Amino acid sequence: MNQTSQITKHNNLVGLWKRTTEEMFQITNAKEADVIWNSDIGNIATYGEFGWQDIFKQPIGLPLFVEIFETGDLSKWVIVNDTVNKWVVTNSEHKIGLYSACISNDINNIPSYDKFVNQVSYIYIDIPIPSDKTRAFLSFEYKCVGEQNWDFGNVYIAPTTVTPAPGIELDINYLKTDELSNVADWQKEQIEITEFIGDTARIIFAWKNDNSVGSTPLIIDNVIVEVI
Ligand SMILES: [Ca+2]
Ligand SMILES: [Ca+2]
Repeated sequence: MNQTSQITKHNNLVGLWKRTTEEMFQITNAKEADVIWNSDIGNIATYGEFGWQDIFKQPIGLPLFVEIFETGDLSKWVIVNDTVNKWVVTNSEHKIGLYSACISNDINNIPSYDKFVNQVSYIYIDIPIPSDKTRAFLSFEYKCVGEQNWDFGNVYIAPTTVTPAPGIELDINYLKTDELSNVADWQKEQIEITEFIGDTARIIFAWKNDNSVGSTPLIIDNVIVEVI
């Protein structure tokens, strides 16, 4: 479904309900006591002690960055690929739309990797987090079977002084996820990055594999940075 509808205003709240990115919506000028109203489904959020909350009590914020890879490329990202197993955009897998990003060693960008050569590849992007916010979150959806303990994805959040290099693992002090492996169906991860409010968060997706056996590599979609 590709429908966008205007949310009715209350206390000068302006928002758009965007079904193209599931339950994500944009809000500007939100104030306490505002209620978001969508003509299709009624009240969907209120502003309370912990910020915007939807009917399932999940924090929902103002999206600073949304990447669903529907441009068909990685033009927003800095790409730091190793020699064989590389970050690409694929149209053979998706959570939203037609495309996702994945690791591939294939001419047609099918999620796959050479399992007999050690590799570490990255994509990263710098997101400034405004100083007037209370909390900040990174969320994304992924699949990765890989090989437990040996072939897996990772997410690092680091200052912009930290620059990934191909084939070299980053300092674990910046590691924000458990190993992403053994996940055959799409799963959502959310990471709080409130410590970067007033600063710039370098968001780094990493892939690592060793030189023996494995399964399908990391695939990601629906990468969102939001603040409340
Ligand atoms: Ca997509
Ligand atoms: Ca392996």
